[in-house]
This record gives sequence, C-alpha cells and structure tokens, in this order.
Amino acid sequence: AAAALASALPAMAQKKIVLGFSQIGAESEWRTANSESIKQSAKDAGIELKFSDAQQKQENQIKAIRSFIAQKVDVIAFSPVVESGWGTVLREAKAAKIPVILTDRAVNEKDDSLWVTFMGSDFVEEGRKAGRWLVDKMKDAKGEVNIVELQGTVGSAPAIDRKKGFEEIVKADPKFKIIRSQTGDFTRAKGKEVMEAFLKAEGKKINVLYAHNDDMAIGAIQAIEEAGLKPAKDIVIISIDAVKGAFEAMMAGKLNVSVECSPLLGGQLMQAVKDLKAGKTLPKRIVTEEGIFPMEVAAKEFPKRKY
Ligand code: GYE
Repeated sequence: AAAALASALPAMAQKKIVLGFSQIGAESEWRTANSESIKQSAKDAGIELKFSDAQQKQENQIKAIRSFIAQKVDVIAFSPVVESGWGTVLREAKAAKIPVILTDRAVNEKDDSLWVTFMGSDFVEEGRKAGRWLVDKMKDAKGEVNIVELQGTVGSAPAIDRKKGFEEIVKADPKFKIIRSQTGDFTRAKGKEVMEAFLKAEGKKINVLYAHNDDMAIGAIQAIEEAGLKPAKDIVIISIDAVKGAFEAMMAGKLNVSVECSPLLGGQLMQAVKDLKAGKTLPKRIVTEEGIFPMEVAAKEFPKRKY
C-alpha cells in the first residue's frame, strides 16, 4: 500500500537525495565495516547512494568525484586515500555548487571552504593513547625498549597522525627507541611481509610492535609465530581499530591492546547529508568518540562489539 501511495505522489515529492561516495578500497576489516555502514545507513535514510570503490588509487577517486559532478549528485562524500593532491577536483565540485563532505580521513588543503565538514577520528590522539598505554606497561622496564613500527598507507592522514601522536608520547623517555619503521599499507599480507623483514634484521632485539591498524598486527602475529616467538609475550603488540579480528587475537592471548577507531560513520554521514539539504550549517569538524581495549577486557567486551 505504501508503494502504491508513493507512486501516486507527484514526481517532485518522491525525488530522493542522491549522494556520491568515493571509498578508498577494501584494504582492511575496518574499511569493510565502514563500507557496510555507509550502504546500510543510506538505505535506512532513504538516500540514493552512488558508491564507487577506488581500489587504493587516488586517480580512481578523482575520476569518481568528476563523474559525480557530471551526474549532478546532490552531495559528494569521500574518504581521501592520501592527504595531498585534492585541490583541483575539490575546486571543480565547488564551481558546480555541489557540497563535499570528508569522511574518515583529512586532506591537507589550505582552503577549507572546499568542504563543508570533516567527520572522523582524531588519529593523533589514537597514537597518543597507544603511546600512553606502552609507557605505563613499561614503567618498570630498566633497559632499552626497542620498538618496530608498521605504518599505514604512505601519505595517508591516519599513518601520518598515528606516528606523530605515538612519537610525541614515547620520546619523553629515552629508553624507548623506534628501531625500524616501514609501511605495511594497512593490509595483513604487507604487515606479515614487513614484520618478517624486521625479524630477520633485528631478531630478538625487538621488544614491541606498534602497528597502525589491527590487520597489519594480525599479519605480523603470523610472522612472529613462524619465527618461533610468542606474540604478546616475547613481543608486546599494540594496534589500532579494535575490529573483531583484534578481539579474537586478544582473547587468544596474541595481541596486547587495541585502540578503538570506529568505522561506523554511515549514520552521521546520512544525517549530515539531510541537514545540508535542509539548509542547515554543519560544524566544520565532527570527531568520533572512542576508547581503548587491553586484552584483559577483550572477552567481556567482545559480545558488545559491532564491527
Ligand atoms: O585504521 C585502517 C584502514 O582511515 C581510519 O584505514 C582509517 C584506517 C583504518 O584501512 O584499518
């Protein structure tokens, strides 16, 4: 009956808001949950979603945004794979009077009139949380604490900021030494591969692994086990996201802690799209609230996790 009624309404009243969304790809459990959240929330909100997967390539995101402009969508949203190189396409969207929402990751353009709002986590703070947990964990350690770091995608906001926040905290005590730092591109496969190289080069010298996301930590755990070492015991492991895979690793005693980064941005994105269309002004920055989960609480928290 509702459908019959809807089709009887004049065409104008039925016109759905159209949102073009350019996603980075499917590199991690986080990203998969993020895409699902956006698709489901668009459905729930009655927003027509044009979803485009860039397979980790900035050029594909730029193409997608240009095609959204050509299709005259109502709003464009995207999660920029890297921070730089967006000025031209953002100016094209502005010239076409299509509002742009940044989700998850930031851009480093000076002209902040090129987007209406940026919603997502404070990645520097996540890095600090990881650092503070380590400083506390190692407060009684006397000798050097040798850390290896698996960075996220080169040039991406979370890789830059998580490194920065973590360093800011651990550099306060000279016993902490980051002896190797390399990108694992936020994937399990790369995390494993780079950890193998770290182990080959540094072996038992490594006391701590700091991974910019859970997937790389999970890949690295495999490498550590294959090298005959015990993850979370011989090497303390810290990562970020707190996806289900990380909780499983913590419950298995293989990961020490995961800092939360919520991918569930769909609901607030759809709300922002509706607010924009209703002529409301959005706050320039919408920060996601999040916690930290050490392995001791993993089993208790696991049933409550939504991603
Ligand atoms: O931490 C990682 C993903 O941009 C916050 O991207 C996101 C990061 C997330 O691939 O797992």
